[in-house]
Amino acid sequence: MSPFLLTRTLPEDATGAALRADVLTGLTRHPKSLPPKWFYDARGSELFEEITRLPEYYPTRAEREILESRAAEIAAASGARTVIELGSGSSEKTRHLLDALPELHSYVPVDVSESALTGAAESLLAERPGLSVHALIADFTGGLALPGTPGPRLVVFLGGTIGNLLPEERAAFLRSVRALLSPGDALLLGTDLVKDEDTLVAAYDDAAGVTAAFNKNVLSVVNRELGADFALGDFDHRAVWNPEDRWIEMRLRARRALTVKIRELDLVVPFEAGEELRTEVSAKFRREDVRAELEAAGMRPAQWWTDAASRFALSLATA
Ligand code: AVJ
Repeated sequence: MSPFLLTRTLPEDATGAALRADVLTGLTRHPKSLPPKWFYDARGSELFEEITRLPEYYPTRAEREILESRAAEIAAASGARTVIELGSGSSEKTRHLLDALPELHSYVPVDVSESALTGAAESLLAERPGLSVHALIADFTGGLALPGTPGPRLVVFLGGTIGNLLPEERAAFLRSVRALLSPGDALLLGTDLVKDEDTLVAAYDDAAGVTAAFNKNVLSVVNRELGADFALGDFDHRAVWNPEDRWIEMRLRARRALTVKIRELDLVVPFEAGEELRTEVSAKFRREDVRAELEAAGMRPAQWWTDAASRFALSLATA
């Protein structure tokens, strides 16, 4: 009997169809935009890992600090026998939490990247051979069918990735998480916090230019997958703090007037000189925002932890 199961809930061609639809919608509207999930091909995932090690990019270190210092408290508060991690990636930070849960029976990592899931499961099972790992290849924004694992369950959504969703998407997502929870279950949510503009902008516009390369990588993805002819040198990386919506926007600004052909969509996309394509929003939160959004989704905020410098927060909410 293998303790590792991998279930694909995404059809093999779902990614291609979704990319085509997102590119068609996003590049024919004004202002132009693309959803941030298309950054993460193999190269984009590598660049993101590099971002997490940049001096300017504090969220990963701040969240790891909380997980390291509070793992025992989080574990005691949840008493989880099953941990479900949405957007698990390498599962590296979650390890602290899993290690603090002696009663843990099942770990259910959910990610769109099969390679990330198998890699994470392998290294985890090397350490916890008795653990049952049931990985799901799935888009967690689309509603999940979970395996029948023992409760209490702890749903974990780290990294501040919830900030990539627009407010209405966030509300729908939190309601779908709430629907996964039974009495006694909980959600552990990572959120980046509002802070001074200079710190925020530097985190998304680093001196070494890694975030610029990450941002432009979405153009390479569209070139490769849809036969487009974006020239990456025609665009400048921009990171802008939007204080009304309390989010960072990443944009790509056309350096001159140009057109891009997207062969597989039979589409020609004109850009004016200076026109900007929004590629990501990364929302930042205040404590009262997180509380209100959890409550609006039918959850009860129970605990709140930050790193020593109050840059990032983990919230525990119960069903
Ligand atoms: C992975 C979504 C949490 O929004 O900070 C990093 C992605 N974008 N630098 C974030 C990202 C630019 C990151 N998340």
